[in-house]
Amino acid sequence: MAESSIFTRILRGDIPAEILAETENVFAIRDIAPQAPLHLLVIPKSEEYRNVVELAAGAPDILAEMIGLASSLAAEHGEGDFRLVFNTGAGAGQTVFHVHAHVLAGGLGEKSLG
Ligand code: DGP
Repeated sequence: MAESSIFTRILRGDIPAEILAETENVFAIRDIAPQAPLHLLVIPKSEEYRNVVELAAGAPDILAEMIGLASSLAAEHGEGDFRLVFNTGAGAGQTVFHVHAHVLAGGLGEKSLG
């Protein structure tokens, strides 16, 4: 059987990390290498889905729950505005193949992607 993902091990308490928020299906932690003043990860508890494309096809309700939690955490910890990033595939920088959303906020106005 494949080894559990790093996020599953965090959720189980095998690797230390503060769980900032948790619902029945999703949880949130701080990214270990923050790329913005606020950089959180919102993660489904199940590691069944490797990326957001698989999640959207298989469990769109959980994707919606992730976005709702991202929004409430950005309001709680930041200024409300936030960037949501799903790296999808190694070529796009994905390193953990247990789908997760990066929630970035703070000082991003000057670093617009558009
Ligand atoms: P990605 O490159 O999109 O797969 O993002 C994986 C993120 O996971 C990366 O930004 C760093 C973060 N990360 C990896 N290991 C740990 C860990 O042990 N603890 C925490 N808090 N974050 C981690």
